Amino acid sequence: MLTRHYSKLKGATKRIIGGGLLDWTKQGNTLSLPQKVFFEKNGFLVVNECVIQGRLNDLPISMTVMKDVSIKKSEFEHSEKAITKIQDFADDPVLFEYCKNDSIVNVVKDLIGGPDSNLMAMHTMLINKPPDSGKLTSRHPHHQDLIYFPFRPADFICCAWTAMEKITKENGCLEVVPGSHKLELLPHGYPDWEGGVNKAYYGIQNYDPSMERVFVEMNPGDTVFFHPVLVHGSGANQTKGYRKAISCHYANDDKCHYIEVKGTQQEQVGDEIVEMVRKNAQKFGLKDGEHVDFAKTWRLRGRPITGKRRNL
Ligand SMILES: O=C(O)CCC(=O)C(=O)O
Repeated sequence: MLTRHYSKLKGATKRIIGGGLLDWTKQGNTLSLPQKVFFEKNGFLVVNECVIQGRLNDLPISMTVMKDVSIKKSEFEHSEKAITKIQDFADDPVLFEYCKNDSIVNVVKDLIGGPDSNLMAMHTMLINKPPDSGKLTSRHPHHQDLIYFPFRPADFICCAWTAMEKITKENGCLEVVPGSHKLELLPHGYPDWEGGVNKAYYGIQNYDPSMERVFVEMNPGDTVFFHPVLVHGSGANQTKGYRKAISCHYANDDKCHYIEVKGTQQEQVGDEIVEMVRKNAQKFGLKDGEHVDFAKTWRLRGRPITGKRRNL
């Protein structure tokens, strides 16, 4: 378990950002100082048994459904075998309870804000990694989530990713590169995989697989919190079962604002996301011909969690 490393950490770092709001030299309201130091140094933190397991059962499914590239044209097209992700569940009251769960929100406040911060849930996902078809398309290429987000500063964004069952190296646990959240946003593109790549599964170009990696094996309810610049991905599901997780990206709405991505590598990602949202216009409440840009795709999906909606 990763928590066992906390006690080996010495001394808090002096990095104080956001007008002192993110002070890594002080313990949080929920997290201990060593836990905060671990996150600041490594870009991720596992909190065991963060969410009560019973609440993760029987979740309904009626959102944007993403399918595996190698399974969707097969006899299994309409089965759970093909589903890789159910996105944007913010308007589902049962699933959205996950994003509002105090055990998660209190940790997020310690990592990207303070007790009074206005937090937004920006991106919600139920991730179902089906058994690999043999083409290794169930892998998720190593990437940095910031590639998908036209808002900054990155230090005020954090993902909570909760295991819904036992997640191991065999069924494709998350793999993270400790400390990589201190890098820039690296060049991303679709990897040139023989078996094909799932839609919007961008990966870091020229990714060096020899980079030190931690395989984050988890039990149901364990939650990993990570920075949006952290390099991470996941391996193929080599088992016969499904590997399910639920996640939410939070942003501190007092500190974050939208940025212009024109002329950057995010422009192409933005165009693809705008296209996906246009295809689901009705679901997003868009009128015929209504203008959508990258920022608007997130404005439409973001929901306040604590306090008031402000910048996002
Ligand atoms: O759940 C996984 O395997 C990886 C998910 C992920 O990194 C993402 O959707 O950005």
